[in-house]
Amino acid sequence: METETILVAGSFGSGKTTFIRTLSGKFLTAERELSGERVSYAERKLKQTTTVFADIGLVELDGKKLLLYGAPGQSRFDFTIRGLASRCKHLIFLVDTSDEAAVLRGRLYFEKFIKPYFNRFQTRVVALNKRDISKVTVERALELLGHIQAPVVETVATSRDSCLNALRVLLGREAKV
Ligand SMILES: Nc1nc2c(ncn2[C@@H]2O[C@H](COP(=O)(O)OP(=O)(O)OP(=O)(O)O)[C@@H](O)[C@H]2O)c(=O)[nH]1
Ligand SMILES: [Mg+2]
Repeated sequence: METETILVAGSFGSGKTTFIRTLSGKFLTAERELSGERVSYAERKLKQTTTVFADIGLVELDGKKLLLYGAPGQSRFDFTIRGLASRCKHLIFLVDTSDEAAVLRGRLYFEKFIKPYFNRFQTRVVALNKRDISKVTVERALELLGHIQAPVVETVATSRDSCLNALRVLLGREAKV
């Protein structure tokens, strides 16, 4: 069976681990308690655990094996993005759309970490995540995010159907917003 590699990237707490865990039959993570002096107050306030190095998940979809790599969102692990970007063929860029500030954090993350590698990916999708608790319309979220040359989907990372839809759009099927 063919295996496709997919990088799931996005700013701190955007939902990468949740997205991969929801989809995967087999799932490995390196989550740790947020600790140490290099963790900012803002990061610690948002949540207690975070991904260090990467999440790895495996899902079978429409006769293909998909290997998902979740990048860590915390700023001190920036160097891993480069390695993961070079080994993945496809990109899912997850944006926390729960409020406007979260979308802007997504934009900064994109410009700093994704833009330099963006053209290397064969296919790309922007997933507007946390739509179940979002106070921002799709139009407003896209305006805040700035133009990104990729199809856009809405996701709720805890819902398997919504994650599967994102994968299908990425691989060239199914509806976008
Ligand atoms: N309501 C809601 N909560 C979500 C959704 N996706 C993720 N979350 C929650 O958001 C928080 C962060 O999710 P994670 O999956 O840990 O985010 P992450 O991107 O892996 O975070 P880092 O690895 O630390 O960068 C968790 O409490 C999740 O349960 C969503 O679509 N809807
Ligand atoms: Mg994570």
